[in-house]
Amino acid sequence: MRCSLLAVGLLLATCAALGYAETRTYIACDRPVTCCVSYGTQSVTLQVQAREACEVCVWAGFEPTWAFVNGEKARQGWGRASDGMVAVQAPAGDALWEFGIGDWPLRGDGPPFALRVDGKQRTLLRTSFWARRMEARGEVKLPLGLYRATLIPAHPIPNGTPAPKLRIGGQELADWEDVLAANGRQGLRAKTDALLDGDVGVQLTWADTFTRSPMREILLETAATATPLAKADPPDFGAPGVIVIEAEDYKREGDGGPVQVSKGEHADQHGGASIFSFGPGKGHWVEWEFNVPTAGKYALYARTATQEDYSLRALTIDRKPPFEGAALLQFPGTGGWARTDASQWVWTVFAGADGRPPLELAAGEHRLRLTTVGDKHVNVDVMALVPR
Ligand SMILES: [Ca+2]
Repeated sequence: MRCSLLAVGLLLATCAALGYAETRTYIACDRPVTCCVSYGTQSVTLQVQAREACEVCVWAGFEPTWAFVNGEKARQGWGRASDGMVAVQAPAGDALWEFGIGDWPLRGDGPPFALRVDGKQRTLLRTSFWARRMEARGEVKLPLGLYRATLIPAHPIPNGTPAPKLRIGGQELADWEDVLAANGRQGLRAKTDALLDGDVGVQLTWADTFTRSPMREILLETAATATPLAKADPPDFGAPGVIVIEAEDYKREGDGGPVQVSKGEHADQHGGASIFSFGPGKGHWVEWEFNVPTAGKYALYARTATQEDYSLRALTIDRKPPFEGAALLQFPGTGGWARTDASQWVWTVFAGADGRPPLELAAGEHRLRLTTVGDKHVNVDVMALVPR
């Protein structure tokens, strides 16, 4: 039983746990009161609403060593009754009691702890403690990229402790796996990377009763830094050996969509068509196939349009990132979707220019996939592989 709301009109409320023959008294009072009880691993919270002062007994299952009433330490006004019951002297009106075993829990400001980015301390997070809740807050400035968050607790976390929640850059991370972190300590690593950019707010909340601060540090590791794609001159389609991949000739897609094929609804389309509605969605991908007649080195160009400030995609060829930085390609904003204005189509070059090495492709069939990272659309008209 996690929480029970009992309007105690009778003098005694008795609850029978399902499947057990024996019964247990959870709440008892000699006056009509309204109570709400919730049970933690080593603590019990009791809310009482009473018309007149009275004694309320609640089942705790342990002998408390500490108590708070309305957030203040309660050294009197409560006592241990028999059989795991605790008796409180409830005043007329509302009162919130908390009982627990072990040391007195933390309340108010706690010690700050470090946020490290790629091993380097970047800021200290301020901590605060309330009834069954810990919170830490801070801010950090980061370049656009994908980051992996790992929480490093200060002590081993007992089984049954609720999972912490990390809100970072507007994304909530609440799904964790146990890892041995880079600093050699046991940690909880988020199962999904966070896409972060610029001034990033960090808020860690942990719904439990803490007698000592549970956190040592938060580690952020760069999983991928964005590779900005610069505007480029169009490739020479007449050059020998150029391989053209029309966006509208995609072979398959997944995890979102469907993409829409525009046949004349956009301006100046190469091959008479293009695709739109590519993203958002959690990892929406589109895949193309192309044939390389002659093995060699190639530059890879794309013609895209987006009204967003930028739009991010991961590139793979034959299911692997073909070069460093391919995991987070940053297509530039082009001022619009190119529905009527052809100048909103912009050429960029991924490889084989701008200081990036060319692709080395074997002869034969290949698969090129673009996967959405984040939540921004991009329209794609055509891609081209140009021998280098
Ligand atoms: Ca096209």
